[in-house]
Amino acid sequence: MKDYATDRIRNVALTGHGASGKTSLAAAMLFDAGAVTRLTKVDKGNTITDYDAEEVERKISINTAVCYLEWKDHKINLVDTPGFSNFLWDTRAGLRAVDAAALIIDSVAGVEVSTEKVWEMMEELRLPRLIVINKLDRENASFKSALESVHQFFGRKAIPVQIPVGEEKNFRGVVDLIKGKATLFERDESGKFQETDIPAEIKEEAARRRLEMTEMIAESDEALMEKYLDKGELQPAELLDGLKKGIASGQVFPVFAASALLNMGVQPLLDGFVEFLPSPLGRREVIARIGGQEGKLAVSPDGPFAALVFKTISDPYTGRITLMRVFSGKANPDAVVTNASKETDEKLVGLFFLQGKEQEAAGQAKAGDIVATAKLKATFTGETLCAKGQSIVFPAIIFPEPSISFAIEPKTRADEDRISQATHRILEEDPTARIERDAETGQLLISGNGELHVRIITERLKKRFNVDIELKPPKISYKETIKGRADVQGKHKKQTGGRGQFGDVWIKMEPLPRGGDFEFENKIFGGAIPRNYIPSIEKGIQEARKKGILAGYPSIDFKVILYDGSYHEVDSSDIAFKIAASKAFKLAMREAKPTLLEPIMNVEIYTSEAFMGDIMGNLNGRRGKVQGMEQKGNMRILKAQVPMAEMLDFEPTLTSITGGRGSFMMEYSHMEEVPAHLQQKIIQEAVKEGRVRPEEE
Ligand SMILES: Nc1nc2c(ncn2[C@@H]2O[C@H](COP(=O)(O)OP(=O)(O)OP(=O)(O)O)[C@@H](O)[C@H]2O)c(=O)[nH]1
Ligand SMILES: [Mg+2]
Repeated sequence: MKDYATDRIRNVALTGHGASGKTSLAAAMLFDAGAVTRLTKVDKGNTITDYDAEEVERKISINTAVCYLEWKDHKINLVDTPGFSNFLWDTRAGLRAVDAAALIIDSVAGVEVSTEKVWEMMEELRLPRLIVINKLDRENASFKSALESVHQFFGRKAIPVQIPVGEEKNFRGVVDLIKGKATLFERDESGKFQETDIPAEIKEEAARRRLEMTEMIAESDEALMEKYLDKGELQPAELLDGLKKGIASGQVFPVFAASALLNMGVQPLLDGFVEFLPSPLGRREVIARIGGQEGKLAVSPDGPFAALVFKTISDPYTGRITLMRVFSGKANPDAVVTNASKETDEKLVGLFFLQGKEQEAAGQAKAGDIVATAKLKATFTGETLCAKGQSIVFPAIIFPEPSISFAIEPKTRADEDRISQATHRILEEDPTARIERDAETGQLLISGNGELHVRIITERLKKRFNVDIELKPPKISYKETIKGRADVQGKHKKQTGGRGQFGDVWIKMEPLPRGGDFEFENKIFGGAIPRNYIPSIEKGIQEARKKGILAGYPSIDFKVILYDGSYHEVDSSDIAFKIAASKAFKLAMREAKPTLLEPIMNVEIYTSEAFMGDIMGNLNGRRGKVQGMEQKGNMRILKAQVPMAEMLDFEPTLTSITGGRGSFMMEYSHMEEVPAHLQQKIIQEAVKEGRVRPEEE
């Protein structure tokens, strides 16, 4: 491929709610630009950016994937992100690689829950963005109502620069409001088009929208406003210039119209990427820690090499692939660079551009571009590679904590043996997953960002690493705590022939507020217990609290005060005091009105008015507490707090209540006491699982 100067590169993320058409749009763009020879389809499982086996099977994007194309003497790197809530962590990472984003909206559904979540992410990063109202060929498609929904959520700065010609079965093309021309497409997916005058039936609408657009652009710039007031109009070149500035500064979000599936409106959108969106040089500088000092790094091809690793792909055949966005300088394919996050050197062995999973050799990694390399030894997602010997570190990528865990059981002994190696590889590419052994039950647990996420990790273990495991029902991370106080003695005394064991402690236990976790206070004075045994006593309690007395869950939010005890000159030892402390802990827990805590989730549900009654009734049955309701256009947003234990099967329920026209998202909020009548069941379950023995000491 031709070598493109930094200002001729555009890095654009495709973002939006699940199934809004991001991957289909990438497919059409690649085809129209001649980067591939056929128009690929999500439903056929042959797209460039949904190449993963799980993506092909489920027909959704799970991973952020990159591809590139050449358009009007520019290189466009597309970052196709997932829209499904379980995978938005990878979307967040992908956004770190780009200078702008195209937010895709389904013209039937309007703004949905992930649309708003990704908008928040883009706001945080202050990414310039444009909006694409897609699927205009669909039955019930409405540019107007989708635009209204956009206005409700994101305000009036979202301003059409196009309007569709026809809708649903009659969708034929788009009007360019700046040029005052229409582009009409063949409906045969070929992308062939004709430029015409604006069709008579939408001339009036086009004129009105053009006026709105002109006013919005003028509003974003004082000099333009003056000109506009003076002349009553702005020329195309002025509009274009104003638009570019307005987009870069987040004052304007131009709205486009398209059907990705039928390859209509896609080429004007590519023109828009090139003409309206900023090049990598647009942002001038990026935040970085340089030589240990917080500062800013100039975005320039002439500076020191510095690149952020935003994704790691763990391929069982080709090994580990590292994707990076270069912000400054350049590096050759055989360069030695420094991983400044880890302060270690890495030797590059080759550089390439990724077209989905296909690799094309790259002559250089240069400022503004997205490149990949393989076989790095110690570098992972979120770390910075820079010129050898330099210390440039970009802000880390923040990933969410997992919200759900499942116990897994290897099917055979061989699977058990393979699991740790495979786990290691899976975690390399998925920084939000966890595979750990439960301290109480010894069971292996997989944790992730939702049920689908966990199922996909399981499938990957199977398909890529030949590890066959069975997924048990999901687990709730219960905790134990106390509601009362206790004052107890824990004594450990043993006489076995020679030297005996002796430890004796008196402790008080009292509750701490939620979030207080654990405190230990030593109030021994006068030497009732020699000072050197105190750490063992604290350790004894720390270890014992990992396994509560009710159901074997970790105990939290309490304080232990050690205030008395006794010792024996010969028989006392660290271990004896540890055992005494552990006994004291158990006795105290029992006395101090122990209880169970459960995680409560913040839940947000997006749907229309019609389903609100049913949904609220359903949440009631799930012990949910409605926190509030908002109205945005036709959309209702319901916010509630619901125990995690009640949310495990919510997704299919919501789908069936709303016929698929509802979406939701949840995140951890806080711990709350489990109602008494439910505690017994959890305790019985724990006994059955072997977490606790019925009358355990
Ligand atoms: N009618 C119609 N269907 C479309 C259009 N664009 C995409 N689709 C269909 O919508 C479904 C989802 O398309 P994708 O391209 O996978 O959507 P996505 O936004 O990448 O979805 P995720 O990556 O899972 O978030 C597929 O069945 C597509 O064929 C369109 O313009 N018109
Ligand atoms: Mg997709």
